[in-house]
Amino acid sequence: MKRDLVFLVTLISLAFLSLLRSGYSQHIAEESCSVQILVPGLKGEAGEKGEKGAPGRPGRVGPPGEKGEMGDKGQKGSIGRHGKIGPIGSKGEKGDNGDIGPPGPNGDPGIPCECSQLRKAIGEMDIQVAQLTTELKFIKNALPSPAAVAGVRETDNKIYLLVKEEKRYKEAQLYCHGRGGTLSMPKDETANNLIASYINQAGLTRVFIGINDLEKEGNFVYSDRSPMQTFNKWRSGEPNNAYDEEDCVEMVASGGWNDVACHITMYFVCEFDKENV
Ligand SMILES: [Ca+2]
Ligand SMILES: [Ca+2]
Repeated sequence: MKRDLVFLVTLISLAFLSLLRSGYSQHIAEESCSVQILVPGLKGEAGEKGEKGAPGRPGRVGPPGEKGEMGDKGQKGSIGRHGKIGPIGSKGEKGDNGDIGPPGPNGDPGIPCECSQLRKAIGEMDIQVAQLTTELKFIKNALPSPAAVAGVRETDNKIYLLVKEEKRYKEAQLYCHGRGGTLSMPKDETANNLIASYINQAGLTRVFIGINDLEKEGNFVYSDRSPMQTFNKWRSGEPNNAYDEEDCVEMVASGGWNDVACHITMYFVCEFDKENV
């Protein structure tokens, strides 16, 4: 080992001398061939400790730390600003009526015209319309068929209907009831005369009217159960309750009354209140 070292040093020395003789710049190629001799020297002794260096650059940001315990509650902050106006709310319930206001001013005077004549004409037309309406309602509701009817008669508050269908007393009464009326009940001279006239004009001799003593013999009542008043038109010798079976009443063409059996059949006259037709 030591011999190798001596040999190496010798080589270095020879090379150095050769370099000095031939000049470094002119023999660079030769010198590169002899670089084999450029070997590091021995390691020297450790030097003295150097002075403290400048502080290094800041390190990288570390990972987030673990969550600490919750601190004490802070003090209440000051009142914040007013918020934005909210959406419109739903409609409220209707309030109570207010007090009645003062009366308004008088209107302008009307335009003079021949109004009284017009009003009179309108009033007459109103009456005619009311009458026609009444008659139309009656015709719609009460008349069974044109063939069964020989027209009607009327007073201020009654309508009389002659029905040319032969029926027993009770059936006749049911017929009139079914149309909102009753068998005719002559309770005064006027009504009796009207019915008599009606019968005569129809060429009839007798019809049932709404009088009977069905409930109590000899106690004649009208078909609405109202009792007989002082007015009556009994023919001479009537009522006689002939054969002990005459509990219903007919009117003959003269307008006189006669009690007859209820089971015989004949035409009859109904009456209706105008308020009800
Ligand atoms: Ca009788
Ligand atoms: Ca009789």
